Amino acid sequence: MKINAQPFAYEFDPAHTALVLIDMQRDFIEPGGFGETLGNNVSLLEAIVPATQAVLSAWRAAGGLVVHTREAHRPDLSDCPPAKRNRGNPRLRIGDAGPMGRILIAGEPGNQIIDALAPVAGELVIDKPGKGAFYATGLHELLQARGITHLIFGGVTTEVCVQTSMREANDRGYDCLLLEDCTESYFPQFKAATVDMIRAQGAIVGWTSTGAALRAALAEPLAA
Ligand code: C5J
Repeated sequence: MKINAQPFAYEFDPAHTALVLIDMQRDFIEPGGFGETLGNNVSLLEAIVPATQAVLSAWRAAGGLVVHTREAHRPDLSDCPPAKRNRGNPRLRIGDAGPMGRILIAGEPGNQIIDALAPVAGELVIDKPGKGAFYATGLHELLQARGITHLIFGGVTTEVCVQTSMREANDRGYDCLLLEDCTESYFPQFKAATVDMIRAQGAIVGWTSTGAALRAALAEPLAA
């Protein structure tokens, strides 16, 4: 299957491709979560939910593997080094009690994937303590066991956990595509720069396209 993409068409076989949705969790997307405590405008991130939901539905209908990640730490914070916990000057830090439970702690309400994109049976849900989805998670082995060679990315935030995960994936040999309308940043200029740098130099990290282009290809696989 082939879809229009930049810097040139992206070819993939859905049977060997996973849709990876990075950190679409309440802490980042919903008012009152960790993202907002950092002073961010979460409505920017909420705006990608309909496009992401449409891609997720189409991908599920095509029978493709779905991977959801959550940025999540153990309750004792043994996987959250001071170099991460002490950054910035937020009202609340990782592990503190917030309006949606303890911030970025596995199992807390704010750490759940938003209802609109909730995982279903058979989908992988990866709790990751770092920015990249491959660091300390076993994700590479899970994908290898399923014969996955290509990854299509959406999620938040574009320049932090999405970009880090794409670079990690590319270093491990995956051909990666980023869906521009299914990813967002609290800083629009950072999203734009990330999209540009991913596809620069002949797709040095990966390709970029849109959810609509992916859905069109999935609807007409023989014509693509
Ligand atoms: C951040 C993320 N930005 N998922 N996390 O802290 O991008």
